[in-house]
Amino acid sequence: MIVNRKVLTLDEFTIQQLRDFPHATGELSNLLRDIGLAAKRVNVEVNKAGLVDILGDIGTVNVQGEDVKKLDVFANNQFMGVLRHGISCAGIGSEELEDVVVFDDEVSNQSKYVCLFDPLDGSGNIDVNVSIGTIFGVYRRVSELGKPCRKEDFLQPGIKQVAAGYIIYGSSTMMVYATRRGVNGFTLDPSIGEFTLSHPHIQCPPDGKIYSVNHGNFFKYGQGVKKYIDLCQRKGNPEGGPYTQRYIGSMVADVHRNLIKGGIFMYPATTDKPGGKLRLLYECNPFAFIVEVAGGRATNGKERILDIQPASLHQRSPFFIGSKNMMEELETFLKDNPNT
Ligand code: AHM
Ligand code: MG
Repeated sequence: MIVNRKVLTLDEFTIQQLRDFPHATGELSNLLRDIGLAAKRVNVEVNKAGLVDILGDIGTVNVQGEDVKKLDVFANNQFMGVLRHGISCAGIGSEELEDVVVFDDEVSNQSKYVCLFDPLDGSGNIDVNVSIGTIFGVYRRVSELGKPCRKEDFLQPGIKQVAAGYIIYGSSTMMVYATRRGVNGFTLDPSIGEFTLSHPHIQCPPDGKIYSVNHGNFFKYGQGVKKYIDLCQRKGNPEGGPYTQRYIGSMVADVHRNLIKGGIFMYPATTDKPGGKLRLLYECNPFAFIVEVAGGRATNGKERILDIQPASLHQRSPFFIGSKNMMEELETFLKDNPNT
């Protein structure tokens, strides 16, 4: 068999990155590889979802008051499990758990990092075979090493992330992650069971032709958003004609597409959800980090997402993210209409 040595696996890539930093401990690389391992396990279950009886509500509601699907629980346990048993994470926060989990053992207390994740985003789409995803953000602890991590380690502004990423369980399964050095995408090669570098150095095109928003909520949006949507329908892209509207209802899939092709994704405040729907720590911050590193922008309509000091673990935020020039245009509408 001819082995294509130009194709790097996730492990090879993270190790290669370490070579540029001879003093690096490799802890972050370990953590990313742990996440990759959990993602592979979740992927196996997601692919079987239509075959086995793991669909449907587990019969409880999560801390957000929403139905919990069995795969959400499975994914949550996988990510928590690998990080707990690994050597690179002091504790986790999850959209599925009311409070943070402090690992508090001798090895974990020496770990520099904590991780926040949404184990299975877009879970309403599981039953209908639409792409879903996992989202994660990694922070360096602010609490003292050698002791259990603390709540304040998790309540840091998104700009403090050292890495963030997502896994998309789609037509193929991909893991995309960003550090300050860049954004890289790895596609799972089922023949060898490894994530392999398929999208090196992802850059978000500064312009795009796609806008993604739940149009059903149109009359619940503020004036600025309504006017911007109106512009998307009229003004059109540089080649003429309106922008294309695409909305899957799985943010991982919607933002992934816009990251690669160029576009804008919006989940604004609505009259019934004035704080928005998406969670700042688990959903907005990781994507804001990834898209900014790739050259795009992300705001809550008033300020940069990454600058927001979180007050609580599960707080929500309006969310606007995407291509730089489209975002700047949107921001002029939001500025002129402060009640966005
Ligand atoms: P979830 O965390 O409960 O899965 O909800 C988040 C999802 C996002 O992936 C998606 O963008 C949004 O909810 C869709 O919401 P809506 O159906 O209100 O448009
Ligand atoms: Mg979610």
